[in-house]
Amino acid sequence: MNHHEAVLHVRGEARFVDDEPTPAGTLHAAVVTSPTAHGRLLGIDAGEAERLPGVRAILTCRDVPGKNQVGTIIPDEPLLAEAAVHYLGQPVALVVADSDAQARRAARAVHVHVEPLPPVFDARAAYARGELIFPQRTFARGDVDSAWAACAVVVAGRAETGAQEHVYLETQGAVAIPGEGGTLRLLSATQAPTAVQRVVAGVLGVPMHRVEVEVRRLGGGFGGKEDQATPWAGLAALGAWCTGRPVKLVLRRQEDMRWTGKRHPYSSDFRIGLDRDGRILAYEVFFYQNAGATADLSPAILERTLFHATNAYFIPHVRATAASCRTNLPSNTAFRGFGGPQAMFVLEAAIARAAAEMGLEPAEIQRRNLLREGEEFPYGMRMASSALTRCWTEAETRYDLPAIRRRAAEFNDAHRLEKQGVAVMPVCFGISFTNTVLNQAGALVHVHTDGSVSVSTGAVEMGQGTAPKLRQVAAATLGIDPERVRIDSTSTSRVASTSPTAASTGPDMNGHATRLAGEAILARLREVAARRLAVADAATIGIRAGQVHVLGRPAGFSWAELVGAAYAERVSLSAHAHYATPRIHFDKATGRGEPFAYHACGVAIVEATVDVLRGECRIDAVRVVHDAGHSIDPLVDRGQVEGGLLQGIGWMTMEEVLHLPSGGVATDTLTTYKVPDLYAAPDEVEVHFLEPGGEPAGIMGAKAVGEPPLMYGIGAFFAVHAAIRAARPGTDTHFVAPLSAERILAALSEPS
Ligand code: MTE
Ligand code: LUZ
Ligand code: MOS
Repeated sequence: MNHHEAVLHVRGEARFVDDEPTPAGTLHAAVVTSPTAHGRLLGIDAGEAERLPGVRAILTCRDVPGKNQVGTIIPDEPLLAEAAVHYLGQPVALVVADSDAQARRAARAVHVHVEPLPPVFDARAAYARGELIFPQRTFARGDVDSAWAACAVVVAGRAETGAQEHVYLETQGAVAIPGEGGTLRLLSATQAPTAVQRVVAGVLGVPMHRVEVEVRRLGGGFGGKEDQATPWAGLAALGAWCTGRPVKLVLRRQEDMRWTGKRHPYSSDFRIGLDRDGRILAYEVFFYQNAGATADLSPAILERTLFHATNAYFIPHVRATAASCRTNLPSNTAFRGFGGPQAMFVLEAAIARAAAEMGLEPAEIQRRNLLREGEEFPYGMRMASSALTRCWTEAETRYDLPAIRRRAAEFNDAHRLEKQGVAVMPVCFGISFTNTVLNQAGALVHVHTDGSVSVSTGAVEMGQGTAPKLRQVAAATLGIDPERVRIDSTSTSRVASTSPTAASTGPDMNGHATRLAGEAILARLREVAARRLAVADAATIGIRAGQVHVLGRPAGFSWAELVGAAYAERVSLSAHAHYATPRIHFDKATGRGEPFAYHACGVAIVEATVDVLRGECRIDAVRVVHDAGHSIDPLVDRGQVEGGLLQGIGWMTMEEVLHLPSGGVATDTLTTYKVPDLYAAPDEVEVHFLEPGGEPAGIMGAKAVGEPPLMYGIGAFFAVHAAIRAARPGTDTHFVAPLSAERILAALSEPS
């Protein structure tokens, strides 16, 4: 293994926001939050706190010089509470003090007076009260209402998935450093530097060019820092602005777990209709999304839920409706898969129920309805290739699915207190931001006079390995060794107007921008080489392995010499390039378009064992065939598949966010919130990458891999579900995730 930053990480030398040496005189901030889930804010009593040692400022919404607003899609989220509080943990005031300990002590001494109002925590209850973040949306195709009559089997039910805590290793944080002339530099642990820049400029009431946001790397984001890094950066900026001193604000783990949003819990009603052969004719689903207190990214997440309501299947008649319900919880937010996993879970539940009704294996129904090349998604886009069906066939044969089933059946015959189950999970995930505007990126490439190269893009490295991929792209474009290329930090002053590193688009969009910038420099260098080597046609010149080639033959002229010659001729060795994903479009009014550059897909076979007495489950093996196209970095991609998969297994089987009656998070530590560790990981994880077949893909023929593998984890739920049914034939388990030991025991003890 050769991780691009292994040496830095292993030695603890890789710097995160909290590790950056701060300037002398840096102050520390602590946040005062609402003690109540819902109420009128009557007053903030800071008298006692102000007199504590080291306290420099106690700031409220009245101290915000610009707009007290951090909401990006819908402006419904104040930086600091004004007249009302909407969730327990909502920022109400900011204490700035000489030390972290002094700031936190003073924050505890600030008294927030709230007149409580009745809170609502459940999405369906909020819906019943008309508490919607925005009007509900429907995606439809065909004629569902008349399709039911033609179905041989129609089943209906309810499916629920829970919240998921991101557990990025680095908690939220920022350092704000005031500069001369009313400028501000921010180090922020964000996936979205431009969003932080825009919001901070708004909060301070200054033009964006006065705010620079820099990100070296994140200790994980997983979507949790796509929008929700912004308020903490905004608070640090406010503290710095009001005191004129650098201010650092880094959340502790427990604060982070209490105050920040999670994956949206969904509660959904489904109805599915099939013909006698198991072909799905009609599917209707209503998603209740628990948005929490503000919009945050909920509108975009809800939209992706609708796009992925039919996942990897062709269904002629579909109606999917989704409502974003306002509750008094911290606003839920992006999490790997972005509403897609919630949608896919419901359809798998519907298929499992239909299979039970028809006496079929769920995999039979899955296989018969898999999207084939040329078939249409409900939103009008066509499946561009046979990659998905090839993944299915490859998984079935390579891993010998019939033999896996046989082994499980034999095991079940031989064991009474342990039962095994097998599930297959196909995934088809659209690659691009569903909001077309966001599908643009920039890159700035400098070739230095010694031949070394710096690349800046909008991409944020958060462990997903996009930096080493961009390095490969730059090196391949210029024809030099990757060792010569360094990926710089992400800075709004070097590359502006960037989209968040999200939607799995980091390598594609920033890679294409890097390629374009590299090609612009290369074109100039070819002209220089043509002059030096007296070659008439610059197009015959190429660079390979750091050597200039003419018509494919080495010309005895090295990269470094060429760069030196270009400098001597006063030819620019730098370029900025912009990339906009071509062709994509989506008409929100008709619900039709081509919203994605392509789809990433794959199939997982999951095996699980259930302990019938204890209700414990083990995910024994997961065998995946995944389409990563022409992978730029197969090791990184394998890591993404394995990591995403385990995160999905955790969401489905063990991670559970529980709340106190007050609305506070009960599972606010890593001892009460259980994430999968090595022991919970399957003993066997096999990942095979599909042989590329020339279908549409991203940069250098590779396909995005960041999010899709998480959804293989859904197969864990249904493998356990199958094991429960093996223990208690006829049991109709509730489709409620996570499938904890308690829920498994409850299912096993239900009368069949
Ligand atoms: N992998 C690691 N190690 N850490 C992360 O934070 N985030 C995931 C995925 N893989 C993440 C990760 C999410 S939610 C996304 S959208 C993509 O990486 C983002 O990176 P990319 O678009 O550059 O692939
Ligand atoms: N963010 C976003 C995303 O704003 N739009 C998207 O479509 C998306 N998809 C996945 C993850 N983040
Ligand atoms: Mo990922 S949820 O797009 O940050």
